[in-house]
Amino acid sequence: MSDADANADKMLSMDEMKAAYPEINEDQFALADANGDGMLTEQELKDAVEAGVLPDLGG
Ligand SMILES: [Ca+2]
Ligand SMILES: [Ca+2]
Repeated sequence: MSDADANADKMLSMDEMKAAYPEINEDQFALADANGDGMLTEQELKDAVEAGVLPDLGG
């Protein structure tokens, strides 16, 4: 999370996600974004990995 979070706001935007993990697409991001606000919190990220929506991004 910390490496991908370019602006250190503790959330990942789609742009940050694509920059850090180009293999993740918009559909995966949308599924992971549980509250649909266009940002992934650490909790959303964790839940998505546990649900198998996203690969384990290695912290
Ligand atoms: Ca961020
Ligand atoms: Ca969200």
